[in-house]
Amino acid sequence: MPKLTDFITTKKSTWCAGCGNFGIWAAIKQTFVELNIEPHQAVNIFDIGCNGNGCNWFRCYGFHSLHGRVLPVAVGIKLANPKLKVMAISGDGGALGEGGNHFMHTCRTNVDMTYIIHNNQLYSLTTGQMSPESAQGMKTKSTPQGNPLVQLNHLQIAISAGATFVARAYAFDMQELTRILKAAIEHKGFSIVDILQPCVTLNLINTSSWYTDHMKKLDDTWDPANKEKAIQISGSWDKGIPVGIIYKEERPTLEDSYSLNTKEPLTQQVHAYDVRELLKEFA
Ligand SMILES: Cc1ncc(C[n+]2csc(CCOP(=O)(O)OP(=O)(O)O)c2C)c(N)n1
Ligand code: SF4
Repeated sequence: MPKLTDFITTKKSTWCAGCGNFGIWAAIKQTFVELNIEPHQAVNIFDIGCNGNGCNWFRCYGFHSLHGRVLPVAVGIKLANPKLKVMAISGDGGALGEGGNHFMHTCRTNVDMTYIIHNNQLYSLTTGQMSPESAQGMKTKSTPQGNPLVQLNHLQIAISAGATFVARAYAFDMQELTRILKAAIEHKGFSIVDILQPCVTLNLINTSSWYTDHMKKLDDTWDPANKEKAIQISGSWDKGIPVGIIYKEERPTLEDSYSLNTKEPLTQQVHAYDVRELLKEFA
């Protein structure tokens, strides 16, 4: 049985005191422990950004990718070794700006892995430029007169594009966040958990108290199988940001389509293909 301390490295965190990233980091560790996932059974693929620096203090297999490019790396790892629990982790900037195209198309694949978005409505590592999640009118470092663009509604896009598990959680509600992460990892297919994350240094609008005032928890009467209603509700921001498991459906995964779960993983197939012959054509 793994322990929380199995998932930490000797590196010290560089996140600002009070950052929502701490809540997400703690909840992922707690989730692995509760699901009995050992460090060698999991791989976290991190994006570039404040969130991505967590790669250095999270102990399991990991890959610090390029900005906006976590998903293709994660899909490749999952297809090469479907036995691993694969988690792609990104900020809203990387996930929906640079990585917007990957986001849409990975939803279509229904590959069996989890995508965690640290959604702080800003590009924080580069000191607070607007991201696709910044609300229209928001004053940021790159939009001092107010953001002229409408906010991207990525959960509506995800459901429409074919994601089979779409949820939203809050970084400082550990219990609920862990419950949702567990359900996302246990879901067979592409699961997205959008996590509202206070950036205490740069985002002085969407603060903890702002979230508390604006979030609306989905109650037991909510039916996550109702696609039409899920698309409708996930468009809500100011009038009650829905928090909980918004949408869920069962559909064959990408691995099922290629019968990968019934074969030996590619990573275990010794000399399946001698890549040196191929490389000779390019060298
Ligand atoms: C292709 C590319 N564009 C821009 C950058 C510069 N850059 C590095 S981190 C970052 C902001 C990251 O914001 P986000 O993904 O929201 O993560 P956060 O820092 O908020 O956690 C930017 C713009 C980059 N490294 N690569
Ligand atoms: S700048 Fe914001 S997102 Fe980055 S570590 Fe500090 S509080 Fe967290």
